[in-house]
Parts: sequence; C-alpha cells; structure tokens
Amino acid sequence: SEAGAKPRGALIVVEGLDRSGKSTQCVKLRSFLESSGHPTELWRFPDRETSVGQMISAYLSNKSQLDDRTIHLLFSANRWEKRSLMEEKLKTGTTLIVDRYSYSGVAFSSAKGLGIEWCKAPEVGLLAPDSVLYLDISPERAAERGGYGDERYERVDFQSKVSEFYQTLRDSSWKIIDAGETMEEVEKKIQQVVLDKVKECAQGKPLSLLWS
Ligand code: Z5A
Ligand code: MG
Repeated sequence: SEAGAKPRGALIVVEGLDRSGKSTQCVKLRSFLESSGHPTELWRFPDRETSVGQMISAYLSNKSQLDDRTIHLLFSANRWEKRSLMEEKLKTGTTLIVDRYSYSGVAFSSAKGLGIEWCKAPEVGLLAPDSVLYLDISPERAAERGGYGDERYERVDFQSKVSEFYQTLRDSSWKIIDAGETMEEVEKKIQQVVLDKVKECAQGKPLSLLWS
C-alpha cells in the first residue's frame, strides 16, 4: 500500500446451500481473524435491519407475497444500500466476512426460472469479493441437519435447483470446502485460505467490481 495509507481489508464472502454451516463458520472465522490481529466485521445478506431488509424478512417468512422480479430487486437494493459503507470499511483496513452475497441473489432467483443474465444485471458494479468460500454439501445431507423452518425456499427440491445454479456461477477462484466434515475440520480449512487473502489485500491487491 502507499506510504501512510492503511492496508486495506479483505472482502470475504461465504456461500452455500441452506444449512451448509455458513453462519456457524462466519462467527468462528471472525474470532480467528480478530485474534490474529486483523480488525474484522461480520456482515450478512439479507441485512434484515434496514427498511428494505424488513420487506425481505416479511417475504421470507411468508408474511407477504411479492412478484419474483420485485423480490430479486429488493435483495439487490439491500446490497446497494450497504455498498458505500462496505467500501469505506475495506479502505480503512477492516476485513469484512459476508454471510451470503450476490451469488445467493443470482442462484436463488435463477432457480425460480428468471434468466441468469437478468438476475446479474442489477448486481453489476457492487464490490467483487476477494475470496468466495463455498461450503459444499448435498441438499439431502443439509436437510438431515434439521432446523429447516417455515421459511420460503427451505425445501430439498428447491435447494437442488439452487445448487445447480451455484455450479454455473462458480469459477476457478472459488474455494470449495467440503461442508460435510466436522465443524472443526471445516474451520481449519478456511483459516489458512483467508489469512493468505487478507495478507494479499493488505499488500495492495486492488478492489474490483462484479461481474467483470
Ligand atoms: N436469499 C435470496 O434469495 N437472495 C439473496 O440475495 C440473498 C438470500 C442474500 C435467507 O438467508 C434466505 O434468503 C435464504 C437465501 C435467500 N433462503 N434459503 N435457503 P439466510 O442467510 O438468512 O438463511 P439462514 O437461515 O440464516 O442460514 P442458512 O443459510 O439456512 O444456514 P447456514 O448459515 O448455512 O447454517 P448454520 O446456521 O451455520 O448451521 C445450520 C445447522 O447445522 C445448525 O444447527 C448447526 O449447528 C449445524 N452445523 C453447522 N455446521 C455443521 C457441521 N460441520 N456438522 C454438523 N452440523 C453442523
Ligand atoms: Mg445462516
């Protein structure tokens, strides 16, 4: 980084099917990075705290009905409303661990039958992650973990479709992690990958944009 400028933080995104263990691992990763001396925040999408997020939350819990394209754009707006804060945090040296991001947006809406390019369009220009960790598990294994609640999308047949779209979206830069292993094994596999990425970003890896 330039003389005097703070090393920037890394944008680390965690993706995967429902019950793959994303939230569990995000919390562990945050403690690990903090204890390794890296200022870190844990974010998640949807961010249900904002007014857009509250509309999304009502939809997910079946308290409201929305057209497929409308909810897609709300999920996207929920990321856009956090974009400038995200950039500011990264540039001032905070690493962000983000529990679901654009890839969830595109995979879930495509699984409903919306065109993949249409789904990507409103996401163009959001910050691109420095690293995507994909917690890989079959929908059947994930369902065995229990805790499938009453939220929309929590069904094995739909999760299978989502899984296919994640395959389409992923590229060679994604780190695919076997999420069927124990929590401790998954945690260990993630740590070194992320630490290397945090160092690369601190050394000046430039920020880039989706989907270029
Ligand atoms: N969605 C969308 O459509 N468009 C978008 O743009 C975005 C999202 C951003 C809500 O997301 C829904 O929004 C989601 C996608 C859609 N719908 N679905 N499906 P959410 O992130 O709020 O969903 P969630 O309910 O918080 O999380 P999750 O994804 O369902 O689960 P998870 O975070 O991956 O798993 P977990 O909570 O860490 O673990 C689940 C259980 O498994 C729990 O009991 C753990 O103790 C257990 N677990 C975890 N790891 C292990 C291992 N290794 N072994 C055994 N058991 C484990
Ligand atoms: Mg979760």
